Amino acid sequence: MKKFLDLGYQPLANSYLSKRNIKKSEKKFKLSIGFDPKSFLVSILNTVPKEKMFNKNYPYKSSESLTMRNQFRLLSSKIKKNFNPKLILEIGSNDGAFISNFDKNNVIGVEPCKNLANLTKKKGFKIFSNYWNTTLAKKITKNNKIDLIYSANTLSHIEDFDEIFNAIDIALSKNGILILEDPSLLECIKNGAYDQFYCEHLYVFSTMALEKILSKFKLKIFFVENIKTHGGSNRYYIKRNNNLMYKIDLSVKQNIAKEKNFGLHKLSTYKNFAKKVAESKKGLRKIFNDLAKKNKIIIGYGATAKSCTVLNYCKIQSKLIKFFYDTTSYKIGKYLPGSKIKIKKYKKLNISDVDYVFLGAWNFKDEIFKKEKKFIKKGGKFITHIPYPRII
Ligand code: JHZ
Repeated sequence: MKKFLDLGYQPLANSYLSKRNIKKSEKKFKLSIGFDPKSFLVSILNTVPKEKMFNKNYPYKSSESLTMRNQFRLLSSKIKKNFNPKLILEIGSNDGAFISNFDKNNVIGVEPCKNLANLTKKKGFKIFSNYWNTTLAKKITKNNKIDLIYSANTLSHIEDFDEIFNAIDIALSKNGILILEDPSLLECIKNGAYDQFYCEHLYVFSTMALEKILSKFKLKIFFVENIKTHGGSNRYYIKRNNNLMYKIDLSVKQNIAKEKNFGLHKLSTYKNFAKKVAESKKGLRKIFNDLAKKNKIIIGYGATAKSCTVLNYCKIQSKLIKFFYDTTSYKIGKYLPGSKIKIKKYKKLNISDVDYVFLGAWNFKDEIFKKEKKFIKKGGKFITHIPYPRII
């Protein structure tokens, strides 16, 4: 692994604090990112034990956003239409945003975060509250193999590919389909979205890198869909090598060509990205400092895991952002890790209370701008660092 980016010491992104002044100082880890020229894999270089991140207190709920609910609904109808699976398994089912689009008898969820698993269990779904591994795969699929396995924003969170894919091999039926969805490395690098890197995101994948990983497990990508979620993601449709039911679509070649044209196979691309990230930090700090000098009131919108990286890397604290609005009940009343900025229950933006709003959830810009039409009409402004620091 060749290190190309250093984002400093960072707290755990989803460990929101219940008090601003905690007695013990927060545990931090070194967030640096590397590229492996052989496997084309981009990953963080120091990992945190999974139990520290994914446990009964996990705050993030997929169904908090209308965009995500709509995406899952659309995907579910596509799945029913194109594959008509008898049995579906979701790895990392979160609060059930995807599986709730299916009949309770046809779908199984795996979710290690107990608080989220319980929410979905209460709705009557079959959920296993465990980490995905071979033991669990054997237990779940003793009598019935799975026709379709789906996993969104989960593969990038799991360190051990052998364990994940050996378990998938156990669970998936002979002609079964695997659909994986994760942020696109191309979009991340193109958009200067360095905040896609935090403790939970061990990897940000390119099609090239994923193809190499899958080949070890006799799996093949046969279709790639570029989707807008989470700042630009790829949805990979995958089959076993010996499954002749699906031809390899042109989109696989095209995506790899796009990535190569951009230089995702070269270390120099990542070194240039690191330079841009350093400039982005300077630019964002300048915007905040200039506005603070003019006594402008700045708040944040969407206390995301990504914000943790930005705020701590750019050293933006409560002197510069008064508080964050967020809709997630678990986050409300708490403080963002590291920067210790308070999170308040979301209220529609009002120009008489706020001048500028930092878009923590920049990936939901369209949804947020629609919601805050009135604020924008009255001259309210947003600050973002994507694709470069600017005021909108
Ligand atoms: P959002 C999480 O990252 C963590 P985060 C995780 N590691 C991952 O991979 C991705 O999700 C998928 C709030 N919000 O989706 C809700 C509003 O308040 O960008 C959320 O707290 N109002 C699993 O945290 C946050 O913003 C709104 O109108 O970076 C969005 O978080 C909207 C739209 C959202 O993921």
